[in-house]
Amino acid sequence: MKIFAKFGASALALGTVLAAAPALADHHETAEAERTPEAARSFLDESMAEMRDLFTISSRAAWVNSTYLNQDTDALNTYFGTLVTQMLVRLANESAQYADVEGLDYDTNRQLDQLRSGIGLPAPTRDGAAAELNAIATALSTAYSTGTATMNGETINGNEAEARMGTVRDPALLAEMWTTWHSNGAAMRDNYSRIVTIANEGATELGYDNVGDLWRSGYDMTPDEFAAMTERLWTETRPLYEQLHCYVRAELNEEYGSEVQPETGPIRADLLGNMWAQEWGNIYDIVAPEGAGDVGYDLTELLVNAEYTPERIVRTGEAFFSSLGFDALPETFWTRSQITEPRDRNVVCHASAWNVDSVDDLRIKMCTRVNADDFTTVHHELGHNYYQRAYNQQPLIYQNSANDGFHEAIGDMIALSITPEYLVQLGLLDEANVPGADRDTGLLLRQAMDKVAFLPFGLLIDRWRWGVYDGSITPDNYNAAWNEMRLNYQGITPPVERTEADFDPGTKYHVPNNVSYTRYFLARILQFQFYQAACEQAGWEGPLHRCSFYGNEEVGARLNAMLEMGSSRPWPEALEAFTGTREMSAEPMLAYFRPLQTWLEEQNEGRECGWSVE
Ligand code: X8Z
Ligand code: ZN
Repeated sequence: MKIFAKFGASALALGTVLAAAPALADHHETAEAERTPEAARSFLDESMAEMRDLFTISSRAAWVNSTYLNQDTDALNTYFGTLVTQMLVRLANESAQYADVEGLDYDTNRQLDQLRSGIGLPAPTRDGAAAELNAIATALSTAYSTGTATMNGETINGNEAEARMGTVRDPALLAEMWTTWHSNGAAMRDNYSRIVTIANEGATELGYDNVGDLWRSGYDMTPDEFAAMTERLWTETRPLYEQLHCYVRAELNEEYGSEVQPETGPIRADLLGNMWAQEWGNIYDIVAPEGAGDVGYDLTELLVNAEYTPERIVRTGEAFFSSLGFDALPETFWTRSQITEPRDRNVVCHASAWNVDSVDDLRIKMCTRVNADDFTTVHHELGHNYYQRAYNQQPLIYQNSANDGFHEAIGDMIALSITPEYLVQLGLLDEANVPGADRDTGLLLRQAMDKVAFLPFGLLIDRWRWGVYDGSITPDNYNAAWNEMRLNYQGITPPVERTEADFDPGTKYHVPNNVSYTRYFLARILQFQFYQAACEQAGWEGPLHRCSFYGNEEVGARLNAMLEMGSSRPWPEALEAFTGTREMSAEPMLAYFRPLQTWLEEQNEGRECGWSVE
């Protein structure tokens, strides 16, 4: 099942509306009668057996669909997606009936809880709702994965447009790609609002206020406490973001002139090297300061010059995990994964990591290109696979990360170890070209362009959806609210005017695919906590950003101890197992970037930082 769905309920299916919802035998009607701890236990055990079977076959359908998009695989995926939705809704409703049984042991209680909140996109139980939900989810997913853009009038697919946003520097072409890609959203609007209605109905039946409330309830704390925690983490990191924004805006102004990028106000969204302005590392060359900013190498160039292939990048990622003492990936990983984009058919290019049989049928699905972004993304995806394998001994309901941010943070933590010294070990960089301490500002700025720039984006996607799901954002102001948040949080502005005829949220993968996004915000913070802890365990004493724990088996053993817990314990315990602390904290991230923050503040002296939200 795909890692980023709560219990595989991502409803990624594509295809046509099923004439009727598939019928499914209900194994549990009799068990409901006796509400005893024993009955609760056998309900869970039977449920997990049923889930395992359906997840495996539905994952196979989803896999074939994602790697071979056509009307037939769409229909298959919709069919199995519907069955999964029906099963999970039924089990969630039944598990609620055992919730107040007296004398439940810890695990029974926790598993009931996780079963109740474990569906990402619930349907109500009324006839036809699950089928309609899956059919629409499918249509949205298709619309996203077959979306196109143009450059110089030439039609290109989404994956190509995504890559070119990182390399093209002509503002007119950037605006063209941005605008044509974003025009894919308009046709999604009605389907999206229908999904919101149906899934909210499903969430209410399960006892939640709405889907946002359901999403916020998966964190071993109340939904309000969770929202407050994300707010605290953003408040702590926001000053660093504002300094980065201020500096980058000035550099873009210098590069393009005030006509293209004014000196004050928001940054034009298409100038930042990424279709969604979520990570800015691709325009490092534009913002690199004289001298200190010349880090002496560019990872994309190193990979291209060394004639790396996509497969070699994946092998390199695997080797990092092996160096920590993790077993090699199974042979089937190499025969079953989709590592590059097929030439002859449509696929879902957005990267994902799978464990199809919930045992060891690990795979990645990527349209890998030989560049720095995908080098990192490969490590990110492999982090999911090693997590999936580490917890595969747990009961199925616990075969998940401590919270969804943990799943997203593991590979990223590994990728923070891709230091110049590590690149020397790989033979990609000559020893003589390792940047000295006088280049630290450049190294940190390069990292901040990806890591710090992401924070407000990581937060706003779900803040928008929380608003949509709780009704404070309505279909008639979907796009205005989205772009207001883009302005408020990120301080960016679209290159062309937007109206309610557009639906810009639909042009970011996770919205039409209903994948919650706060996970990535949490992961941005957590990965620095993990990384700092790993570096301490490795006895590292230098500046944090120069640490690579490559080859350290002690770190690997401690990491594995956290991973193999799955979701069996509240996340603060898992965090404590690896880092010694129970709190999510921005401090390690801030410590990593502290020298840069000081430097940015100096650079920005006399500048009018920030932007007006009027
Ligand atoms: O979606 C992803 C992964 C798959 S879980 C490639 N990421 C987010 C995104 O691309 O928007 C990783 C970073 C943020
Ligand atoms: Zn991921």
